[in-house]
Amino acid sequence: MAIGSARGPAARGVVRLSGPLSLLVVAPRWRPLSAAHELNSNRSQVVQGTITIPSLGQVPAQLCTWPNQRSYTRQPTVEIHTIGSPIVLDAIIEELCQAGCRLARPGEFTLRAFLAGRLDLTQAEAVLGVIDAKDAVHLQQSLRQLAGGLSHPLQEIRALLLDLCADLEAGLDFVDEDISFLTIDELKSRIEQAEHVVSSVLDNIKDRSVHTEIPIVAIWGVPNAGKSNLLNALSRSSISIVSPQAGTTRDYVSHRVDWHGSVFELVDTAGIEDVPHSATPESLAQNSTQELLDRAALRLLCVDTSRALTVWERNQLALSASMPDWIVVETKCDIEPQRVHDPHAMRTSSHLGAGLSQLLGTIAERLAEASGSDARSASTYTRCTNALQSALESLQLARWLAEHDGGEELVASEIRTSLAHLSDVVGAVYTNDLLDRVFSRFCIGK
Ligand SMILES: Nc1nc2c(ncn2[C@@H]2O[C@H](COP(=O)(O)OP(=O)(O)OP(=O)(O)O)[C@@H](O)[C@H]2O)c(=O)[nH]1
Ligand SMILES: [Mg+2]
Repeated sequence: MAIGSARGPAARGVVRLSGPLSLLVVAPRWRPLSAAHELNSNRSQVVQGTITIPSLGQVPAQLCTWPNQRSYTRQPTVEIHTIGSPIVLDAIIEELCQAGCRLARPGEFTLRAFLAGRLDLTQAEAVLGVIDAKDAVHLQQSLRQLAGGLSHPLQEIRALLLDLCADLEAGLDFVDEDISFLTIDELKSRIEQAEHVVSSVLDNIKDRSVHTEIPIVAIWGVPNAGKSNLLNALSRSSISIVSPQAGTTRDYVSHRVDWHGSVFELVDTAGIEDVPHSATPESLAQNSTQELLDRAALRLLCVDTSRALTVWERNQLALSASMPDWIVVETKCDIEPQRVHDPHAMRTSSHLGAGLSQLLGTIAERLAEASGSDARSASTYTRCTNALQSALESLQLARWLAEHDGGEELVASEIRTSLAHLSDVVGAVYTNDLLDRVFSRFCIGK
């Protein structure tokens, strides 16, 4: 059992239970809205009613139930959808713990789905990828992987190699009678076919590789917001031109910063303004700013505390709370009178050097968080490419042995080694060690 929704207040919260007794635990606490919402242990249902929690009373809830094999974990499963208040959700968890439920370990639902054969290992990791997706590209990759992007071609090669192994081994039983089930040419061409599929799967997953380039932190805002001065102050340089004239920075200027080991490229951009779509230097500067923002790992949205907000700034500030890769920076905090545009913003004065270490510390923290999820997708990538590469090498060796009269026994042995490597990719043969490595990376409730 675990809370399956995001932490913190929300319109809806979910408590998920999986196990043979899950329906029996919930049933005594369920009061259906009407007879039509009674629980039925024979079919999947979505029903309305209330859950009785002694410390809270009757809590309105919707139950989604899977009494059989059809759930994610392939075990009877119940989801209690209710008010997304942490107090309500914690009270439900406490009540269910007293009724004998146990809190799920990280990734336990997905581990059960894997052990029940609903997912293969690459798909389990794809669940993690979907949870961690930082942008649309990551999300698409993970969804493709979840839909079986890797496992289908791999199953195809496994079937091909298992057939080949069976034919070779059948031949080995009749070796004294000199009966062969395969000609050398056929053997070679079937190994080549498998090699070809493994190489193309390897090529396909190369685009999953994670960029190990130095992350870009883009300084962004309207003209005159103090962006260039912030770049100079944060990088202790005078690389960017600072001037009272709006629109000074046209092209971007960058400086590599190393803040206690966190290395990033700090880039100053042209101030955002509405310019017509033509090839003027201003519009070209706007295009290159947009391109750079798209590539940036973090954006520092600069707003000037010494003057009122523009419409554009107001709109961006409204969006900023839901943007995990933005940091709002209020600049020029030495100028009186000061305004507070965003109570959660980091406040700086480039002239006085105020707030700069705090801002650099926050940048380093955010980049470390982002690279945590990169490292996770990198480990899926490394695990799959290593196993596929080894499988390919065994096939190449098997073909070489076939071509050089190495004996069918040795060829079969190399093919079996290749099969074992392929099984590692999808987790058909798994070790506790591997499972621990994959599932410990999940959060609780997934
Ligand atoms: N008092 C004070 N003035 C600042 C501070 N930061 C920038 N300024 C002044 O604000 C004006 C604009 O600063 P820039 O850093 O050039 O602004 P920008 O956002 O790069 O402007 P564009 O390149 O035109 O988009 C200059 O006159 C700076 O001296 C600050 O921390 N305190
Ligand atoms: Mg500038």
